[in-house]
Amino acid sequence: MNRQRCFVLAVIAASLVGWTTSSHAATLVSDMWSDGTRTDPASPVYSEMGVDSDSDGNLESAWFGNNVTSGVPSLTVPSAGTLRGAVATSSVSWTTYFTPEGSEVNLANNGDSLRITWDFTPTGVNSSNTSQNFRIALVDTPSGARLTSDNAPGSAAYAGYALFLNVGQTTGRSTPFQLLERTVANSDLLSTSANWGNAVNAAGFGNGAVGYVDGQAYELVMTLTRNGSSLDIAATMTGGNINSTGNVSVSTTDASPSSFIFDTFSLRPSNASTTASQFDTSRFKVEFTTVPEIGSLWLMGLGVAASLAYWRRR
Ligand SMILES: [Ca+2]
Ligand SMILES: [Ca+2]
Ligand SMILES: [Ca+2]
Repeated sequence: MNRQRCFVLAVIAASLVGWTTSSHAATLVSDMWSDGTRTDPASPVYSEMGVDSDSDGNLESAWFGNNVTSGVPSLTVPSAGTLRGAVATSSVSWTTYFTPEGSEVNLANNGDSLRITWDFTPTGVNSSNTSQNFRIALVDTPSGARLTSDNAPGSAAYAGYALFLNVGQTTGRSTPFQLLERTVANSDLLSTSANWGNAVNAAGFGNGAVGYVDGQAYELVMTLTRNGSSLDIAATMTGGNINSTGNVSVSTTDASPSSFIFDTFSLRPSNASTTASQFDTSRFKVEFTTVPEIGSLWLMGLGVAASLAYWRRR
């Protein structure tokens, strides 16, 4: 092999290595409430979005909760390190916006991925029930519809996905871990189940299975990955002996996604008797991985061609 051919092959190999390693992973939020507060950064910033602006060691996003009983917030930080959600006889909503409005996570390019990690410990888990009364939304909230102070989110044209969970020590229905897509535009976020459709269920996790245990730490990971014009969606719950394995997963590929942009994570237990009386969160994390668009590959191709031409001239 002559010197020129060696050089060309080296350039092509280097370009390919450069391409495959040039995806960029960023942690937008990783909050453990080390500062003892849940309301910073306040509206209209909402999220530190990868920059620890207040130098407290956490990448924070503000959380909003409505009252658990009259005059008593459902969401508190009782001590540094814990975001506590209290549930009684009515529904409560706990919502955070992990980017400023207008700077949403945009899964614009093939392979772009959003990963949400929620680490929590329930207490006062009911023994068993037939409902899907613990609901989780990962959506885009349209401009102008964000909360600016403690409350439950209002009606708006949300777009994205939800998990409807049956929470009990033993599962009480055949579909205890269900992934859904927003199918109605302007309505409440999580209270009306008819706003969500295209249900996919966790295989192998049905009625009478091992559910959630008081005082046990669980981790929910949700990932959304762009796959051409589709979206690969996965959700996994790990912890304890859930499903007799310590692990439950659901995944699907949505060929007609309701959204490629996301800024909102929201939790909604309907009441304590069909979920749990308390949910302590130890960490909430949002990661965004971007890969270069096809245009970058063309530029790299041009670089290879230019190198070739240079060596031909010599
Ligand atoms: Ca804080
Ligand atoms: Ca911070
Ligand atoms: Ca938005």
